[in-house]
Amino acid sequence: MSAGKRGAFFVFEGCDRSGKTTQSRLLAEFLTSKGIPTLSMNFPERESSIGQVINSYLTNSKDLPDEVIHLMFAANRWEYMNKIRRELLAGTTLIVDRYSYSGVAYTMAKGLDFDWCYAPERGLIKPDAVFFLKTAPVNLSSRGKYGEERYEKLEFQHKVAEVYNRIGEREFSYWHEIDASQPVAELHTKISGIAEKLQQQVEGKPLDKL
Ligand code: T5A
Ligand code: NA
Repeated sequence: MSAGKRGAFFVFEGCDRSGKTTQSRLLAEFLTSKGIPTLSMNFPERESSIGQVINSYLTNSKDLPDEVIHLMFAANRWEYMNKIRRELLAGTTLIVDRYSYSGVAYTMAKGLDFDWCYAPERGLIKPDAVFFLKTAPVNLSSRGKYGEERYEKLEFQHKVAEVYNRIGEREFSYWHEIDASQPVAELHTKISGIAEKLQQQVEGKPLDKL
């Protein structure tokens, strides 16, 4: 295969209700309007058999040990790795709502250590950029439908936010911290500006691994 034009791999991360879905949709619309083939995905991908177990865990109809659900979230990403690789190499830009950083942040918030949490994520395809929508969870709890799923409790979200901040402090070059308390349109302007620039830089750049 020629070292042709591959797609870019963009990920959104943040606490529950931080605006990831809204910004993913706007970014997909923006890139599509620029003529860039774009595909949106999200994790957990609740359609697969593993995804259905995750869904029953999140909606509180099923309990599982912390280690088991952690490995299921990771396995759910591995299930889609061939598809992700295929799409990126075919030139499609992927916009993915949550990825390995959610896996690490939500399980570390329960007290498990980084190395254990990160181990099953190793080898997954590395994003070109992570947009981390950052704000204090108290600013998010008033947003629509908060409190319905397992992790949507303020005390737990504080712990998740703390872990995300520590991940950010590792200063990954691809980690973009964005103040999520800004209006939707302002966030989109910032994110689309970064994405458009990166989109031009991934050409010829090989896929990397976590
Ligand atoms: N999880 C996930 C793990 O524990 N391990 C893992 O490995 C993975 C992948 C499900 C849960 O699973 C956990 C994390 C989660 O607890 P999910 O389905 O992605 O993950 O659930 P949420 O993160 O809660 O997704 P939501 O769709 O509910 O929230 P979003 O996408 O962050 O926010 P969005 O865009 O839907 O917006 C929420 C509300 O706020 C408004 C919107 O209109 C909407 O009402 N809003 C704003 N309001 C004011 N200002 C803004 N800038 C706004 N942007 C959006
Ligand atoms: Na949620």
